[in-house]
Amino acid sequence: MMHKEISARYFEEAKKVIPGGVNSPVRACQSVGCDPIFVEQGSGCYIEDVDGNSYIDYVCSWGPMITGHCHPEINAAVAAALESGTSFGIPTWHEVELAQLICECVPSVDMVRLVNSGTEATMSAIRLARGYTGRDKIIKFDGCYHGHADSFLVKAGSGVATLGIPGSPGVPEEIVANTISVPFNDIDALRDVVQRDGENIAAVIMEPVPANMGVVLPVEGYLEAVRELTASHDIVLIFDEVITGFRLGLGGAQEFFGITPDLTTMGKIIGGGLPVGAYGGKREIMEQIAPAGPVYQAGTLSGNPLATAAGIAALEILSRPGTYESLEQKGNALASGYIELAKKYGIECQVQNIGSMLTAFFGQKGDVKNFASALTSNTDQYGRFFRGMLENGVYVAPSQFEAAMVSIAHSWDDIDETLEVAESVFKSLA
Ligand code: KE4
Repeated sequence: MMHKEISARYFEEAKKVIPGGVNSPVRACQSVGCDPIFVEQGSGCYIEDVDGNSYIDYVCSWGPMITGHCHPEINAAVAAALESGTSFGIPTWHEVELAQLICECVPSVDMVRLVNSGTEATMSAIRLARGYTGRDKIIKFDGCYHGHADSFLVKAGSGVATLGIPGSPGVPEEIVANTISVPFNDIDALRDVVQRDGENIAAVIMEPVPANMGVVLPVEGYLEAVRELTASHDIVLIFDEVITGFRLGLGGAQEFFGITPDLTTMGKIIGGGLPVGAYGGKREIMEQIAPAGPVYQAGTLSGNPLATAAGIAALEILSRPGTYESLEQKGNALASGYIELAKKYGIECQVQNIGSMLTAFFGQKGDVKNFASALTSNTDQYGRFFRGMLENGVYVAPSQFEAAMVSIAHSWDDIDETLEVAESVFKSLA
């Protein structure tokens, strides 16, 4: 049994001064039936908690740490940038370099604006789409999560789904009246709304591969149909690639599936662990953003020198040959290992992965294709899975409605060790 006295004490102190003791709800581990650990340090694919317990980390800061923790090249880049100063509020070359890298890597992005989080990126992209089209309504998909801006808190995934809250108090009805949410993987549902109301719809925003209801794969032809439908009604298609961007490849899901959205939102990986978000796309649309155009968006720390230095270093590491092939092999190995163990111990569990992001849906027999289906998962059993893995030194996502992430720092020995631990946990669940 691991000792967690210091984490427990820290959590009690934290709850006195921070709501729920955490700075983001999912970290509280409420849905998996335990208190959170407090991390002391990370190195590669490992994290160590304040009680000295070590874990193989599959949260990877919810995606950013695809390079592993404390990557020497990222730390060196930040240390070097630090010598010149932490923030100026005046243009620096690093932010141009990162913008150039993003434009080179992401097929649909001619221009990009850097911000400080995925939420800032998506809320800005929606405002831009509304300003560009002169329309007010947006369409999102049940179970997709695009950050916590008011317009998106309708049938959202991630922490909203994890906590089982319908949306959120404090979001005025007139705001969400402009947000329509339809089931993912159901082109007829989307077509019905677009044919009925298309001329009032500014944008469709989607995770091309949802990860915030757990990993759900688009069915054959679905993304193409969404692209066709939005293009035929002059609706701005926004791919929210905050998770899939630079996760599925340098070109993200849009390169993987060969679909060209009008705007793309990004975050996480492009900051190398420091706060960076971004939105970009067609020049014609992006030039509507102030000061080039009339759509306003701003940010004191946008393009911050330390964060852009970390992001540049991360993307350079990821650009090396074989990186994504190796990530995919390890993601597939972990997924197939879970599938074998579930079968061996008679546990109903549907494992879905794409590349290095995966979810084991407990209590599921077949494909999980949408939010309604994901919600029927056995979240209690997922909680037992999480706690069993944690007690044996593996840190997976503390929610059934999230994705586990493999980094380039996970070795084949780490994958093997993870599956050995998983065997003991699946056995205990049988
Ligand atoms: P941030 O504002 O948290 O940087 O990004 C919001 C966001 C936007 N779009 C997608 C597809 C996202 O997944 C996110 C945030 N992801 C969650 C994890 N699923 C962040 C973890 C958390 O909320 O603590």
